[in-house]
Amino acid sequence: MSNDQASKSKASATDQDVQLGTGGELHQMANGEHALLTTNQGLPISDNQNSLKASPLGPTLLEDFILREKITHFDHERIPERIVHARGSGAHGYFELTHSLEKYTTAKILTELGEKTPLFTRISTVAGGSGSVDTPRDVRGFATKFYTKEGNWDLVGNNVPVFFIQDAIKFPDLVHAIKMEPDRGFPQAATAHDTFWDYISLTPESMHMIMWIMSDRTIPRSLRMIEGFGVHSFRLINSQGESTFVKFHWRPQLGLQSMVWDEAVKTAGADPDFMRRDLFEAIESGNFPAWDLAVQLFTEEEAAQFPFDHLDATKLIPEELVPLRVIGHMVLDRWPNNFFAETEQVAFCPSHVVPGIDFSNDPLLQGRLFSYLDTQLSRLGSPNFNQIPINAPKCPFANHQRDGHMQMQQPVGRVAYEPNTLSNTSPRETPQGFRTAALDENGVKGRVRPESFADHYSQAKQFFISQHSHEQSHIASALIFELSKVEHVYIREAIVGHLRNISEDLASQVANGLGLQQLPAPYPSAVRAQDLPPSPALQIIGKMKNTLQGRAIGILIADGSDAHTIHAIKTVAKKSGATVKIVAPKIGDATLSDGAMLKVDGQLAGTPSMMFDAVAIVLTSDAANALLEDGAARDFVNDAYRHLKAIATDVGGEKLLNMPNISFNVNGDALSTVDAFIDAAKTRFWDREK
Ligand code: HDE
Repeated sequence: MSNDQASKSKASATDQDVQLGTGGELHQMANGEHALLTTNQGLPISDNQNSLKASPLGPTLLEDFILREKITHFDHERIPERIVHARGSGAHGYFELTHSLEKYTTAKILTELGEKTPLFTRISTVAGGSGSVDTPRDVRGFATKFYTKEGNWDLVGNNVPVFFIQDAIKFPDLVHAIKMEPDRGFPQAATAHDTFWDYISLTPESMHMIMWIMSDRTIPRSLRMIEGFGVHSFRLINSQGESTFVKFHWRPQLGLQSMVWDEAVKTAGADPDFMRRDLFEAIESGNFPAWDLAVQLFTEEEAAQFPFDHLDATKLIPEELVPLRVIGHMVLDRWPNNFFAETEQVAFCPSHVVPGIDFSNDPLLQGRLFSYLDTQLSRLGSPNFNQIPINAPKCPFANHQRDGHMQMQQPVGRVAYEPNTLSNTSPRETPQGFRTAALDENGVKGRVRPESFADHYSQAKQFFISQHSHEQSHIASALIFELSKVEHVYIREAIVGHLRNISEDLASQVANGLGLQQLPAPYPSAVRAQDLPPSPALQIIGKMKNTLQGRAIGILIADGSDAHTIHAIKTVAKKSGATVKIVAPKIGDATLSDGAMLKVDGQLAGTPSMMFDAVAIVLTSDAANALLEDGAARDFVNDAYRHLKAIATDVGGEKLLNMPNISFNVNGDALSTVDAFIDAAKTRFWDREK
């Protein structure tokens, strides 16, 4: 490309049109003015459709270096996927501090009010491969890279505040047990199989986590509606060198919201990318998801009074014990330009901290400090992965690390060491740099588990009794589902034995659901479980926001549907913050009662009611009669009902509710006025589950 061409393309290019070549020059022209297609060496290509052949019907020649370069590059397009958290969706955004933590830390990101720190957040499932579905029952990873003025800070958490195990040495076994079984290569993205429950049955410390993962937390409605937790205690260090423990929490401004299990299963088939699409569409339409960042702060002395050890990652600190303080918020406002370059190549490491933030002795965290840098070396293939734009700090960074695969920098000068006398400008250490908290560590060296980590059931009990009764029955159903997939009866029994230490009622329900003739003996416990008070903050139902913000309403229509009703629903729904999509038997435009045409967003068979938080059915009697015979229409209504969603109908639409052979009667719930419907759409009809 000539300089002239390049500067022209720079002037008129949009983000989509422009791609930076490795040398930094623009390789694609904007808006109709195509760039030259070249090899990676910049050689213009005259024919990208035909390889070089000895004759028109002859063999392809090895000489075809253009074919070889293209195919070779293609052959190497994939990098190893993450061993866990392979499937994820990410977005750019910013963090804005609203309350300074100056008393506790020197970290500028936590002390400079109003400062907007750019960031990248990736939310993931844990067990499935990168091509797996978005809605399995699974923990969601919640990782944020803050590009602070003092270097990158990675807060690499989950949407559940506790973890399966207490010590990093157990992690490879746990992950091998969760992942698909090695001889058969299934199940994908599922814990409902023998190896997982076998391992869990022998790992009582997992029981608190099991309560969380069997709860609705692991089948969220949207990535925009999950909480995030740093899980471990970290330390904040202030200018006097004093340290305070901290736990980090992300709170979604849209509130928590989950699916019901059948909905999650069916969504996986209807739209395997449901969560990624939801996040993408929200950001592209300007409905930027946001989370408050809150902290729990406590001293060593306060921690000593807790009825558990905060260094044990299978424990949480109830909000009732240490209240949350909101200190700022994160907004995700920009989808990446390129999925691979950013979401796939982003490399999080809990060891990436900034001055003023330090680690605790949580043995799980300590192991993580090693693992992430190590895994990036094989995943990204080089110790220079920090130079990939998504990973590079946005503040200046310099040191004497040199060379290695894929080195992109060209350091100048003869000095590559420190200290030195030969350069006045080479990087030097500074007293403002990162300092580790000065701590007195003593004790007997050994492979030990502290006694304070021995209580595995108290917080599991506390979680269970804190749930709403509907949530409790979801936990029971989830356990029955999962354990029913386990072939070995003694493993099912062992888990019920653990459940007896949590709730006899839960254990009986699960035993009954599994057809066990008698209750197995309780699993022997090293310490007696405590009766901790319920913590209502652990519920989802209790914390759901009475809002339609960020939710979606589907209106099933057909030709002739009443224009007035449709417009009324659209207007009120949109005013309440919901998006509205029109579903019809045919894609294209539908002709409404007033003769106007309305664009259809989704064809009925491909747009089931799982895609929506509530549905309205607005049909003429004739259209309804025709749809009575349509399986997709029947499922649309059936599923909306079974998934506890508000259903509004007009007189025609009501016919679908009264379909023959439908085993329920929804008339009681059918909402006839638009306002009542929009109000009901904010919640779910839990009582239908009875
Ligand atoms: Fe991870 N974890 N983990 N993990 N983890 C990884 O790093 C590991 C743990 C979490 O979107 C890996 O880059 C060990 C807890 C998230 O890219 C790997 C232990 C929590 C992500 C790894 C844990 C997490 C990862 C795989 C036990 C919540 C995805 C690929 C000691 C606080 C980040 C990679 C992203 C990813 C190791 C336990 C969160 C192998 C050894 C606890 C969100 O390094």
